[in-house]
Amino acid sequence: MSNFKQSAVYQIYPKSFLDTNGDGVGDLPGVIEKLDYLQKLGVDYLWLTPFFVSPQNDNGYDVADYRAIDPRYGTMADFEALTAQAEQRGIGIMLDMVFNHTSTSHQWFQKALAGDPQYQDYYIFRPGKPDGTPPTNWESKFGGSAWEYVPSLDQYYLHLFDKTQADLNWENPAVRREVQDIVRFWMGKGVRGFRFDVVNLISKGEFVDDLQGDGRRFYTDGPRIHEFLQELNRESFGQAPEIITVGEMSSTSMENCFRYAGEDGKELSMVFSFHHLKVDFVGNEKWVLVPADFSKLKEILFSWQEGMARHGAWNAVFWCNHDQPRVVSRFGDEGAYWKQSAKMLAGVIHAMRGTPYIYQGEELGMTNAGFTRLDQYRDVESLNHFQILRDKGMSETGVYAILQAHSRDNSRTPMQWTAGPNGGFTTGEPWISVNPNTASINAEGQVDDPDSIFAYYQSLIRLRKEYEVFAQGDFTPLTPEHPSVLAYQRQWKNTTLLCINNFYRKECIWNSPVSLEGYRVLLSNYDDCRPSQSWTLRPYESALLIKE
Ligand code: TEU
Ligand code: CA
Repeated sequence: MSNFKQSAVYQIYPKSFLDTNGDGVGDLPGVIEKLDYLQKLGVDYLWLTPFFVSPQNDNGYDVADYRAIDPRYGTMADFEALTAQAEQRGIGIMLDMVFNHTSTSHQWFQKALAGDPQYQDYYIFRPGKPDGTPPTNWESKFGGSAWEYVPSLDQYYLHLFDKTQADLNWENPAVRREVQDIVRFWMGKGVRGFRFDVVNLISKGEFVDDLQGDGRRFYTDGPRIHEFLQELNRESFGQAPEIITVGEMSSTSMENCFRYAGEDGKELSMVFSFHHLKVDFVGNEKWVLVPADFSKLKEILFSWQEGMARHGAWNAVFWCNHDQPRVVSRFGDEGAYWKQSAKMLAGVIHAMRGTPYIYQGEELGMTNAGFTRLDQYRDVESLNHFQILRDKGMSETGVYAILQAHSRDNSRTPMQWTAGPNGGFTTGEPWISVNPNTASINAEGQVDDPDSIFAYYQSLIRLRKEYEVFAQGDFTPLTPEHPSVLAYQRQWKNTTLLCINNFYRKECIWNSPVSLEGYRVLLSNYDDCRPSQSWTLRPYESALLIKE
């Protein structure tokens, strides 16, 4: 594995990656079977979303045993084989650790419910208000109150997500020691990286009502978050410098990210922030249908790139993950310009200052699910919001249109390996429907095609290793005011890299603010890319130009 600034991380949602025993659920042997494919792509780390013992109410983000593999995914021997065979290919395994909450099936919570005060202090139990309502007006991210009442205890417990995901009490040193032990356990298994799920929510601050209309969340980037992360770093992964870490930072601020991902290495290697993936929301509300705001997208991407660079902090750069719609459907084109737009979107991310993350199927241009019936959906957040929107009086047609755009299931349909039955994902009944367009969008049809989206990702991953400017260069926006072009410059020693992208289906003119004298085309999504000072960019045209 090269240093993480020249590396690419590939995210695997095991449940939807490859099923090898015909039960319709992806598994760890399936990941092992596809290591050659991943090595061919050229990725350096595999981030696997949780496959620990779980009742699967939130597809594994409700962990019931942090040290055991859920049998539906395989065995510890399978995991050890995966780690060893990945290492042989120079690929490191990154685990996804969910430490903001546990499943209510976890033995800790079961002991708390049974009245054990030691374990009740592992969680956040509070009496209701005198009028019998929950302790605060906080809402779960999956809808409804963030508090669940336990009659036998006459107390509520906090759950920022599903009610089967009880928030841990990080103020309790015993909880923090348990978490350190779990990380050290997996370090002992040869794990090379950790992704920490919604880790900026673990410091809760005071339990008071949200300020009316303020929407501010007391528990985001809370008062002791940096102290907790520095302690976890010191007591576990910080003892092994080769281990990389990334924090999922929900609704965070750049100022906090300067510390979360600072070069001092006291906290994490890098962070995921999500502000750029809310430009098709209304404020923080995602269950709406509005066009993506391109100028806001550029403003956010550029300000984060420049800000983090100025503070020597490191980004994870990405469009896709298991919670986001497929980017080619969201910001690109599923029709005539499907391939050009998928390649353009890849170029925007991979030439940036940060470690690029590729979500399974993104390298093939996989698209949103296109579900038309409620019984096709599996995601707890989507199913809850179907009911919430219907209860608000929205028509079924209207709700389906919103789910089709924003449901997390869009990224959870099975990997499309072949044009054959179930896309080669399973010989059984898949746990979620395979997109019928596997007939034309699949790995088999792309891995040996030099003009494929897969080949474009291979090139981008390789270029990051070949040219230091990708990892080391600074970041300067170009023509930020342009209505349809996203362009920026990277500079490192005597090398300058330009990344120019027409974000739309319409051709446009781009007048370069810098002389293009001496530049050559490093990569483009059009064969006959002809840069010029006043450049007519074709639909979704993207080019990386370099001058050394
Ligand atoms: O996601 C955090 C989170 O806020 C997600 O709910 C996501 O941002 C939201 O659904 C987008 O609308 C993490 C995991 O990635 C997610 O899969 C889990 O459901 C969640 O935490 C709880 O563990
Ligand atoms: Ca299986």
